[in-house]
Amino acid sequence: PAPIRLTDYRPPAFLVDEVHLDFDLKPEATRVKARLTLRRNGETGAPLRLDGERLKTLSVAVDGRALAAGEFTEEAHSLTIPGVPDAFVLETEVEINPAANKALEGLYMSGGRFCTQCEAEGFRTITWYPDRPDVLARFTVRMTADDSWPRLLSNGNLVETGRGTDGRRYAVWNDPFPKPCYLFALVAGELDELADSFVTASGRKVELKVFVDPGMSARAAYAMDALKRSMRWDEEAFGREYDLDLFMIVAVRDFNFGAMENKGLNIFNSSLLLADPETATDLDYERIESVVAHEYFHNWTGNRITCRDWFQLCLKEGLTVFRDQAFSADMRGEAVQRIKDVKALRARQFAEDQGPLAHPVRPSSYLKIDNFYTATIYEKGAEVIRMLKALIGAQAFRKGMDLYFERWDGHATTVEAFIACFAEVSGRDLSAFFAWYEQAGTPRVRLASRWTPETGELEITLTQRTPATPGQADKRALPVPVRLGLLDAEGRTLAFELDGEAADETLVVLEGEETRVTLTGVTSRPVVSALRGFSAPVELSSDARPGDRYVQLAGDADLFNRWEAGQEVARDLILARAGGAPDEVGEERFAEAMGRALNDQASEPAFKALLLALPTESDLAVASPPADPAAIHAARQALRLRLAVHLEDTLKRLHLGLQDGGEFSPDAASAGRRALRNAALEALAARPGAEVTALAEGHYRAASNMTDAMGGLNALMLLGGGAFTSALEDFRARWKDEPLVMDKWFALQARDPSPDALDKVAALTAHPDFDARVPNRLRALVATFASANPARFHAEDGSGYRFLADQILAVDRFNPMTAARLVEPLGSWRRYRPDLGARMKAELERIAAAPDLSRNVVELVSRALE
Ligand code: B3K
Ligand code: ZN
Repeated sequence: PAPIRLTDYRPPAFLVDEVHLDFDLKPEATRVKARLTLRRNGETGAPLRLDGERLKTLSVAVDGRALAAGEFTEEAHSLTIPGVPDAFVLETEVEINPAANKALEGLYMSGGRFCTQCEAEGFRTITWYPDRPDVLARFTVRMTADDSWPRLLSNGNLVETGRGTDGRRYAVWNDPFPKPCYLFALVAGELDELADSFVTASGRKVELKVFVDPGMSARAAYAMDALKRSMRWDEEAFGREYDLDLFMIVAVRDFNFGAMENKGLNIFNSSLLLADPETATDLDYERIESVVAHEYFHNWTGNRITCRDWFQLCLKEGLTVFRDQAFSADMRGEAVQRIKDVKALRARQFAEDQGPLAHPVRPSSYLKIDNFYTATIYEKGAEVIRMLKALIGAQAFRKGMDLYFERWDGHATTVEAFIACFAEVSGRDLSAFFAWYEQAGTPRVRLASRWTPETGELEITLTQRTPATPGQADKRALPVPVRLGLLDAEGRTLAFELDGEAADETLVVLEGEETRVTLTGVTSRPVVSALRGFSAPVELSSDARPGDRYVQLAGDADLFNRWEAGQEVARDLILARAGGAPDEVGEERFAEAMGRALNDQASEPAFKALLLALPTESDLAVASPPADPAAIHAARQALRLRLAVHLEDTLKRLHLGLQDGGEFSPDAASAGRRALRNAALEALAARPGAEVTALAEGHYRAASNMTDAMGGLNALMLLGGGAFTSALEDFRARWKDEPLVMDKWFALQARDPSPDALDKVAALTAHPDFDARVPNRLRALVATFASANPARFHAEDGSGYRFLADQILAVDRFNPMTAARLVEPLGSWRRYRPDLGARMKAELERIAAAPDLSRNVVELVSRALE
């Protein structure tokens, strides 16, 4: 199939001003009548061409006149009508089958309810339409259903409800804001509601409703709270008020990804909405808060201003991630949030950038846009905006955002138009910066420093190079903001002068291949703390001496770099051991330093929990191509064991001392204490024995919330044996009727590094509670195994790869989008030991050779094999 290219963009030939949709909802045969008011936008005489898939066309009429079969052409993906006037009304009627829709795209059934997912191109499976984001129309939606579906919801304001002459219920909704069809949503079914309200800065009252499965409304309370905080925050941080009188969120179990920002009617995967202390972990609470914020923030960055075409996806996604990260930092503390965001960026985006799927933040071609909802577009897209803000300053950044909202409200626009706003308000030339959007790959930045004690001068030289990525051999130099400060040998902040001004910290911008700066007044030998707060998404290396990292770990004023120093020491120790050259002295020194950091009264528990977590096996694999997962696993275990032995007293004290009495609170400080306590238990579990098993069992049984229950279960899993088996049974007996909790039960077993884990995982696919048609369950078992259990996924005989390939082939038959998301762990075959890589590649080839693959899977598999 031919790819779609950015350079081929043409404005739409027709615009739609008004859409009236009329749904007669029946699970197996829903009728959709559409009335579109169309207006020519291009060349006179061009035919009207509409998108559609899997539609049974019942009638087509132009200006009230029914067309005969020969007056239009229907093909598999399009409907063409020649000779239409410049302005006219088109009426169509189609029949669709939501019950048979297991791709979960368009209109489908989840838990007996009707719901929709249209982004990116699902609307075309509902009705004939110009399904592209630059066609903005006002929607009126009418729906009729039997009494089994009492709540009838769509975007905007409720205009009318009642019963028709046939006694069935109907509702009519109108959305006054023109929108692209990917933001259309419809939900029908039996739902409980949690209601609240919000008064905007200008004094308008907005009704807020969260709809959930019957009996579950108490579990929506945290999401509601997060929503209200998001609404306030967007007013304060960006001057953005909500615009309708009603804002609704609906939770559904069957959903291909996290959530969707449909205008006025967000639809959420229930895993990112429902929470109470017994069933949700602190991580769940944290993600709910950030995703509720993310989808809400889309109302301005995505909905009021949308994308001209799907190549501009980062315009709404990168920007909205940037906004939700800033919100979370304000809610939960900047340093801890930043560390978590960077961990995720490295784990997903850096890995992507090194593999066959590397692409720019704004790609220039694709086969299936669904495959481009990637870490690069989301997370690196957010990093690019973070750098923009660092480069032009917070004030100019805010002015640029204001200008963007003012200029582009109500439009579908481009990344160029967005960046132009910042160039304009700051008076800067941002053309070199724009390369961050067009160039794939992670720049390698090198820092060299030379201190002259006699003059107190410190000369810093920064250089950069970006490795080639598929299809982009030659790379340009990018502007890289590098925030830096100095420490003395004791880890205290060391002041310096720059251009005659005294400073503790400065921002050096690496421009071109090389940039040199000289700091003066540096009175003692400095330790350079560079790329503070991870000021740019690059890989930094420097000529620092080995001891410098310990100075940073002990006292860097920048908490990100304090954490980073610990990670780097641990990484080097593990990789040295994996390479057959263990540094025992270094390992002892690291354990000592970790002990001091854990006993530091001044730092908060959440931060210590992050410090204590060693780099993951996947991170270590990315850092050591060609990776040997078995050696990495063993070496990491060895360092864990050393920490468990060396830090036994400290870890036990933390575990005992951080016990929470009293009532559960999901706030960041309480969550931080639980995180550290559970991390201490996990660290202790590196050394199996009756005592630690008893400790873990006690922890599990005493748990009064899901965070601690999972912490106990996790430790028991690492320890293995009968205690683990009986805890698993106990857990299942208690939670078998709670799908979201059972997802955790499956995921935990998928992460089990013990040698027979794959057999168990394979057996679990035949468990009565397993259903590959439910993406949450499939991801819990299969995706977790492939991405979070490297030791077993990379089994020497290739059985882990074979298992994943079988799953991809099976799922692709009914849910291509979700099948495609499973390809990535095989796609990185070039980064592994050649014998393993060959086995991974063979599985990709087996998939590629299978008949009737979806375009989604074809695109990813063939790029991985190129
Ligand atoms: N915009 C949606 C993602 C849609 C993914 C479609 N394959 C959720 C979000 O980013 O907020
Ligand atoms: Zn988004």
